[in-house]
Amino acid sequence: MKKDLVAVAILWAVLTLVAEAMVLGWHVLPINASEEGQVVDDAYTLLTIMAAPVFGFVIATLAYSVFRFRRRGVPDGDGPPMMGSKRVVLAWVAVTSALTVLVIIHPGITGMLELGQHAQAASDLVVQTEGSRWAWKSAYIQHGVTSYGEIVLPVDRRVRFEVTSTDVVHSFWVPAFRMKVDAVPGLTTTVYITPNRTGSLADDNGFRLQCAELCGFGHYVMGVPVRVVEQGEFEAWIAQQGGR
Ligand SMILES: [Cu+2]
Repeated sequence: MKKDLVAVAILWAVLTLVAEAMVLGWHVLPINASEEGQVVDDAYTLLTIMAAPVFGFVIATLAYSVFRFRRRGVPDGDGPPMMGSKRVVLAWVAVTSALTVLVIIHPGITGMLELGQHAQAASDLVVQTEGSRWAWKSAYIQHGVTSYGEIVLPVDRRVRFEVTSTDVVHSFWVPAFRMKVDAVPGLTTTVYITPNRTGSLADDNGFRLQCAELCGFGHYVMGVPVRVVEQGEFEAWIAQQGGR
């Protein structure tokens, strides 16, 4: 029995090391272009780092047991009954509960608070975005500009998106900014985004406002390109659109 425990422990350690190396070495996340998105990415990375040893433990125990305790030459029928160990069960419940409470606090509550601080700070730009089957309309109310074809944003400025819908529930989602909010008829929802790098749909597929709530036949075409530019270029675009 002791030999089995040692073998499982070694297998667990190896699997955990491999999994952690994959988590830290592979950049699986798509491009991030906002401060708020960094909070989301950090949470994802931390959760994956924490999940690796748990996953490694389950796989090590399962795989070892399947091979080591498989039935050998026994006639058909059930094997001998096995009783669980109270200590193992208690330890498992205690450890996994502690991990759960930990992630609720951090990055759960701490991340929400951090994003909440963004919501309280003053925003530099207000964009009223309205979804309707199957297009997005964005009004730059401070500048007197309405845009259907694309959304242009200045880099390093806090943007408050006031989102609504004219017909059914849509969802405001720019993959490169990570943040997502429902667009609900008769309601205005808000989402704060601070783009922190310039880019456009030509650079990365994440630079687009995409409806993320199945809203009918044209749902898949309900997207507009998003372009993050320097402040000067933004002002030029506003002027070009006839704004002030
Ligand atoms: Cu949709």
